[in-house]
Amino acid sequence: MEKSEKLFQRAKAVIPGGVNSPVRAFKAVDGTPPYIAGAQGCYIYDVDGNEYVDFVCSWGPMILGHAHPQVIQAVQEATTRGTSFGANCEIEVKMAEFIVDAMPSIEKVRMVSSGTEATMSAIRLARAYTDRPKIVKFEGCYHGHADSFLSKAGSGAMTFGIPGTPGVTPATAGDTLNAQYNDLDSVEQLIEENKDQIAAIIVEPVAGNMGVVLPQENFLQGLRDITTEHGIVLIFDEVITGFRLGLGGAQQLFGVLPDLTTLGKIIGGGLPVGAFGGKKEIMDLLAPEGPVYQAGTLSGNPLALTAGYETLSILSEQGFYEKLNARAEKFFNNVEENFKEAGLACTANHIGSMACFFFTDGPVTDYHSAARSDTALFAKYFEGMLKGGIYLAPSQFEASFISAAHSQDALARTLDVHRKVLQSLK
Ligand code: KE4
Repeated sequence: MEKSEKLFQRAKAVIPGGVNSPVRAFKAVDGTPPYIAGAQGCYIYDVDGNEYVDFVCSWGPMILGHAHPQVIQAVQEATTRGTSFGANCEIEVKMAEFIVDAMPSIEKVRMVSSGTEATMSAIRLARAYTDRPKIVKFEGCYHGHADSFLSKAGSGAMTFGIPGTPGVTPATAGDTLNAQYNDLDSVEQLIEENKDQIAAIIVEPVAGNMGVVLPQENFLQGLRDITTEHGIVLIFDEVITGFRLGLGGAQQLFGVLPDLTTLGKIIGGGLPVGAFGGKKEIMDLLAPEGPVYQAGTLSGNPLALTAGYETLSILSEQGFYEKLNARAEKFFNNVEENFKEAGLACTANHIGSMACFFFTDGPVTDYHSAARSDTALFAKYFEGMLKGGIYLAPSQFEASFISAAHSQDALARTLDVHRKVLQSLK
């Protein structure tokens, strides 16, 4: 890891923490983060020539695997025509029509350049639509780093949020209420205590940022019923689940339609993209149609949308998700079986091609049960897997992903290393 170590030292001199996003610093695990020289299919390669089977997949976007030839070729071709115009392009219309057609609740959609921009804009829109100030999120869910979301549950009776990080004002944090995932009573209580104050409830329909936590029976439908009853905008943050769980995302899989949906990751095919969309009557409040201002220099960037549109076209091919999900399910079940054989506590939460193996007895249904995980043991496991050429998310509280490029050989190789590392942990 010599070259990575040298690069990390140089990086720390000129980039805060040496990284452009905190999770990459490997703070929750030990060792130096490998510097990636390139990637192909399900493999990534670091600057020291090490090869890894990649289960981070750039935190979700790379559902086809890295450097898919059709995507690369389309982007290369688009690049020859220029990279950004700050003007309308046909690919923006094609992308919007694709998303409207694929996502059951989306009638109109606007492109932005990150998931954070999508969720930040959706919240502003919901506040304008309802003329109410507060939002409800769920502890353990992550919606990007806009101030409204960096609020944590106040202690005890305080239902209003307090800043989750310096730099967020108490006034801003105070407009964010924190409920418990899979706990409709906690939502009802907040609504009771903040009558006619709540503009929106934003939820990851399958949580992917406290590890993977699935919605329990009636949780999502319950949120739909409560928000309809109280005139609250229901926002599904499908930045991870959108086009991951299927062409219609979690909302199609669970049959629950939100008022607004946020997207990102996969729709950019690895280039910077986000989107938010939903009911026409809400979306048409956005400038220049309506009074709610929102904008972006690179929104709808032709290269990013070319990568995303090419990716989505391949995802639409007959049988794509059936094949991916069947392979993923078999692999995840083998992983869980190996934990049992090794006699190690593990809760395997997975759906489609996303999973998390919590180092704790289950069930893991919310932030507090996820937080019981043995993160020290996870760090040892992570280190052993990395040494064995398996690249996992460097935190217990993230999702692992399988791509269409994860071959049976790569998965078999992963299970071999996994079994050996589990034995070393006993
Ligand atoms: P970005 O601004 O990072 O593109 O998206 C924010 C976001 C919004 N909503 C959900 C459900 C998300 O998962 C994310 C970002 N996810 C993290 C990984 N869990 C990004 C990784 C990172 O922060 O480096």
